[in-house]
Amino acid sequence: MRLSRYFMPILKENPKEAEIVSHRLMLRAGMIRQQSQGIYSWLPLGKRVLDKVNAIIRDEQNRAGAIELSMPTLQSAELWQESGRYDAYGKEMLRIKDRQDRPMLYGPTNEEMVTDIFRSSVKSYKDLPLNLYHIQLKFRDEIRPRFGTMRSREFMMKDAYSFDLTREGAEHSYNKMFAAYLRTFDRLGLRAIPMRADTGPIGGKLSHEFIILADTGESEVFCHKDFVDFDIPGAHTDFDSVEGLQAIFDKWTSLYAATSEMHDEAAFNAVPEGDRLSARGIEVGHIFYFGTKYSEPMGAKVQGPDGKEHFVHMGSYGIGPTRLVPAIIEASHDDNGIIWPASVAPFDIVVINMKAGDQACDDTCELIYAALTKAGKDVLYDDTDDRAGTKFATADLIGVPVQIIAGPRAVANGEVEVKDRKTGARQTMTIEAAINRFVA
Ligand code: P5A
Repeated sequence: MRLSRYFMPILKENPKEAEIVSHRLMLRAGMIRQQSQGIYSWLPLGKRVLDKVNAIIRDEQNRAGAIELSMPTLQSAELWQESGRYDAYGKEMLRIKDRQDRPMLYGPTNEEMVTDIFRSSVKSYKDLPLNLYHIQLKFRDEIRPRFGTMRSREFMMKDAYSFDLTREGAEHSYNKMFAAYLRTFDRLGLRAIPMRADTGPIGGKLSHEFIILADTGESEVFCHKDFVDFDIPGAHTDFDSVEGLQAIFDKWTSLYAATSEMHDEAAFNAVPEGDRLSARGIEVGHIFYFGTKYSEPMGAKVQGPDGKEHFVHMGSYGIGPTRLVPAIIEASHDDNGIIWPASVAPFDIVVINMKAGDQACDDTCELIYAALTKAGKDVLYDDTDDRAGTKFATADLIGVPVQIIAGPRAVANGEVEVKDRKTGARQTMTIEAAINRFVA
């Protein structure tokens, strides 16, 4: 991508409305724009990051055996009247009427709708277990939307829903998502700790929130500090192994970890004082087992091996991609801007032409840009006629992991500079060596 033809509206000044660093940096880097309170457009740079986050979420959902579909954002109120949540959900639900005066709503979550899909076609235990997910916009008319896309009214959610014949089966389905979440957040460059959590309007008794520790987090959390160094399940984890997944769950729930709603002061005080971590955190995922809470009132049942009908045991599993992007920035930035983990960086490499219009600089940059693009890298080429200082500041602000800098003096020697955004380390090398470093 040539910056001269891209759309990346950088802000020079710090936006006044932004209270936390991720919101400030997302606005300054031209990643998002607020359209009305708590409702955002994702501009091209932000969209690239969001897409990469979603690709990792999708990959790990698929690995764990979940199946992707797509459900609409607008739902009929009837479904919610069946489950009993239409009245219970309150003011957070945006209620709409269509031209026939039928009550509709902008979905805050999809338990009812997916249960309706399930009951219309699954009739036998032989079709279980089943886990269906989508990545879709949601709307919750939050009383206090704030911190940009961290807590917005319209936001994206990956929501998965599992169906099993028995409670034991449902626990295995829960453990699959539990392990998939540990892997997902790790691949996003984050350390998320599962904590016992309140189930709120989703319901059920068993639930874990996945929390990133951050000073700007909205929740108060309490846990054993060893969780920070626990091993993450590997890529070859067998998601069909009941014992294997139970062992992962048992290990990750063996020490104290709870959100403030579930906090037990006495149990926490039993943790040796030096091992206690009391901090603030950002909830990036939340998983629930709620048994037959929806299947019973909505009549979702299957025939079991005993020939009788059984209400299915369900769970639901949420991740917030539009919250994850600022959460990653909270965890990874410095005074100059964002530092993206390679897995979600909007571009792999930025090529900086320090003197656009200078034939040797232009030729060198074109050569590098073409070679790296051909090798399948996402490359941003800063071919604008801005001053070198402005270009360096922009590259640091948008956080691309590698900068290849071509200035007249180095280029005259057949060389460029390669800068690592995270460490700031710079290395001069031949043009060929710079290309080979990222092509190999
Ligand atoms: C689980 C999937 C649910 O809604 N139903 C379907 C269950 N859970 S939840 O905890 O309420 O939300 C899941 C995740 O969505 C993100 N999230 C938000 N992100 C941005 N702005 C918001 N206002 C917002 N509300 C929820 C969080 O990451 C949460 O863990």
